Amino acid sequence: MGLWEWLRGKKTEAPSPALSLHKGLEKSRRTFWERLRDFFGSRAGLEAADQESLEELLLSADVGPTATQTLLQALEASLRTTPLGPNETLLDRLKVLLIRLLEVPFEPPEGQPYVILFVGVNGVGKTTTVARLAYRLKTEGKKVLLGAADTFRAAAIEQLHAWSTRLGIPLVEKGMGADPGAVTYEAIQKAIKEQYDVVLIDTAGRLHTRTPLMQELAKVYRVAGKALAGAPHEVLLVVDATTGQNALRQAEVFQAATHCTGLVLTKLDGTAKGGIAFALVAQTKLPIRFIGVGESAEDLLPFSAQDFVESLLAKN
Ligand SMILES: Nc1nc2c(ncn2[C@@H]2O[C@H](COP(=O)(O)OP(=O)(O)OP(=O)(O)O)[C@@H](O)[C@H]2O)c(=O)[nH]1
Ligand SMILES: [Mg+2]
Repeated sequence: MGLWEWLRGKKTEAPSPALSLHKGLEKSRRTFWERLRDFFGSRAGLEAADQESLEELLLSADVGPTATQTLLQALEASLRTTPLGPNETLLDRLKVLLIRLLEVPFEPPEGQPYVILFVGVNGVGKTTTVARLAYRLKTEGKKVLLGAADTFRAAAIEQLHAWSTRLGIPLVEKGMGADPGAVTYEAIQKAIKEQYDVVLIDTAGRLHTRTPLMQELAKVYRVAGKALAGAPHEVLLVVDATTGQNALRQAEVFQAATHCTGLVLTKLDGTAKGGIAFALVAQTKLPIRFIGVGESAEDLLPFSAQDFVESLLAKN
C-alpha cells in the first residue's frame, strides 16, 4: 500500500523510508545544515548579526537569494507577530518556515490511464526515475506501461528496454530517430485500449539552451493531449541537485516549453548543500514530487517537506 495512493493524492502522508532519507541527506546535514542547527538551536531571539549569519549560511547551502530573502522576511514577520515561546528556539521557528516554503499544494487531476511525462537536461536521472517508479508501482499491483520517447540515441532506447525486460513491464518503442510524439501517442493509445493504470514516458535529455529541442518537447506535450484529453496529467521536471544555481535557469526554460506540474530532485546524496530544493520551489512554485537519495530502487522517495527539513536539521 502506499505510493499509488500518494501519487493520486488519496493519501497525504508520503510513505518515505526514513532510513534512506536520513542516509541520503547525510552530506548536506553534516556540512551546512549542522552549522545552522548549532548556531540557531540555542538562540532565543534574532539579533542583526544573527540575521547576517543566517543569510550567509542559507546562501552557502545553495538556498539562493530569492528563497533566502523570503525566509528572512518570513522569520522577521513571524517573530514580530509571535515572539518565541519559553521552550522555543529560533531553529524551531525557522524549521516551520522552511517546511512551509516547500509545501506546495498539488491535487493530481483525474486520469485513467494516468500519464506522467519526464523531462529535463541530460543525465539528471530521468530514465532511472522512470524505472524506479515503474518498479514500485508494479509491486503495488498497478498495470504500468513505459514509453521510450527518448529516440535520440540508440543507447537510450536500449537502456529503457533493459529495464523493461528486467522489471517485466511492457514498453512502447519505435527505434532511434523516430518521432518522440508518435511514441507518446502510441503508448497512450495502447494504455487506453488495454486499460493500463499508468503510463510513464521517458524523454531525451536536452539542453535548455537548444530551442529546437525545447520545441520538440512542447510538441510531445501537445500530442499527449491529443491521444487523451487531460494528458499528460503530470509533467515532472527532473533536476540534478548537484547542479547548483544553474538548475534555476533550467527550470525557467522547461517551464516555458511545457506545463511542468512538479519536480523530481535527484542525487541529493551527492551534494553537501541540499538547499537547491528551497531555491527551486521558491522560483518555480512547483511541488517537489520525488527525491532521489541514492542509486537503488528504494532511494527514490515521495517527497515530504516535513521529513526533508527534519532530516536536514536532525542532530545526527
Ligand atoms: N547517486 C545518485 N545517482 C543517481 C540518482 N538518480 C539517478 N542517478 C544516476 O544518474 C545517472 C544518470 O541517470 P539516467 O537516468 O540515465 O539520466 P537521464 O536523465 O535519463 O539521462 P539522459 O537520458 O542521458 O538525459 C545514472 O548513473 C543514475 O544511476 C540519485 O538519486 N542518486
Ligand atoms: Mg535517459
